[in-house]
Amino acid sequence: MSKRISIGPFTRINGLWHLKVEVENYKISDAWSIGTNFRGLEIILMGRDPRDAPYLTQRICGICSSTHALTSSFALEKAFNLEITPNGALLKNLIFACDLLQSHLRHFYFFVIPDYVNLPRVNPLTPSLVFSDRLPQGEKSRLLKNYESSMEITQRLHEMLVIFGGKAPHNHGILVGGATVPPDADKVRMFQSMLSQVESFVEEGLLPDLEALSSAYPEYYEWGKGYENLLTFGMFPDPHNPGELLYPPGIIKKGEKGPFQEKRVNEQARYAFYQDKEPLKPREGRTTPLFEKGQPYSWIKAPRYGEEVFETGPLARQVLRGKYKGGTGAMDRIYARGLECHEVVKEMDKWLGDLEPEGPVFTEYEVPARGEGEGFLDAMRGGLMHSVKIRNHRIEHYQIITPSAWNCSPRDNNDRRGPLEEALVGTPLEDLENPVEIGRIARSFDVCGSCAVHMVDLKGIELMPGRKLI
Ligand code: NFE
Repeated sequence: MSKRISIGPFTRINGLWHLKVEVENYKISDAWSIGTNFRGLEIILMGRDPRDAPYLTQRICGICSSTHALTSSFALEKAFNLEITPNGALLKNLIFACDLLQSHLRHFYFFVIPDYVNLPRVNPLTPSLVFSDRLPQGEKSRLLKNYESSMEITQRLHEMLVIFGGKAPHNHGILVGGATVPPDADKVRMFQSMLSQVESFVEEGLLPDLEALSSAYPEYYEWGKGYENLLTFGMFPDPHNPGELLYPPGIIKKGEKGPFQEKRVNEQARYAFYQDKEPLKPREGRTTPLFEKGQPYSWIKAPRYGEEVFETGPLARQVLRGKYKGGTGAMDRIYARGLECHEVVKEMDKWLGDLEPEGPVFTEYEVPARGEGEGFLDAMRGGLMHSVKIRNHRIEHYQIITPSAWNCSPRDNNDRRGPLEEALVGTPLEDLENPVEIGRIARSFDVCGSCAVHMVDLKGIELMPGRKLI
């Protein structure tokens, strides 16, 4: 018996995204990840002052905006040959870290938990899928209390971000050349007191909730594995060693660690709505939409590492650094994301102590007539790349490859599925009317349809003649 299940728009993710799966005898036999937006920020940037890029690219997304400011400024500082001050780098990392934590916590409590724990049947949590609760009543009560508290804590993280970033989302604190707000003692104290609230929540709320969830659903360590290839560009520029990253880049191929080589990154578009189908490296990349019927089925391109398919995210960062020793299933992704919260809170405390209240936060410069630079840095969801080329003091070329483009990519030019598509194949479904397993595996990637793509098509798109996806 075979059945096709189409979920769109897919809820409890960031942005818009659709998923379609084929089921044979209660097992997923195939999957299609479908980006339904056209982003086109690259086109908007053409001919602009390069210093605007960190502001404009933040508008790609509301949940991870600061990561675009950070990576854009990182690429431009390379293009300008500019070294920033330790204070500038520390402040940028602190702003981004606040955003990373709010994003990870919102993902766990608002997106993941409703897939495993029956929440009170009230709006906006209804209608919901039907499944039986596995968590003992005591743990469920604590988790539901923390679900509510996480709203306050994530708001607090945005308030912290505002101390040094001016506003959230889409901060004004990260610039090409450093940061804007000097870290005076009042600001540092205010930040520190809020950070200690976040730290208590992570230790007394998130970590026990994570333990409870993961031990109640052990099969999700086996399900949702996919290719088992992990990739990280590295995270947090080292404030005291310009050019180095505090969390290093690297790859893990079926358990074997190896170096990350920027030159291997390319994007393929046989199955995406773009004109240039052949693999292109970031500096040659083009964003020329071409909506056509036939093979293409997504507005997300397929980023690849050479010819190979890699997923990216907190799991790659934690495994590469020896902080997590588990596997590559759906629960491993969720667990590693939680562990990263704990680690990042501790890092932030150290960075605050490293700030020099009187030290400069910004480095003066002139915008050069020509220059090129690539910023490879991990965002919360994994490797993010911004590539810029400057001619006559203006942006001549800009390309962005986001983590969700890696994870939610469609098939590539060799017909290989994207990581999320592959991770779904083989998953058993118990109840075809309530296929909870699909959401649990897909959401473990922390999908963002805004970042990944490039117009909403309200009429629906055709995968092939006669096969509508929406
Ligand atoms: Ni819109 Fe983002 C992150 C970026 S995409 S959430 O993290 O870049 O995956």
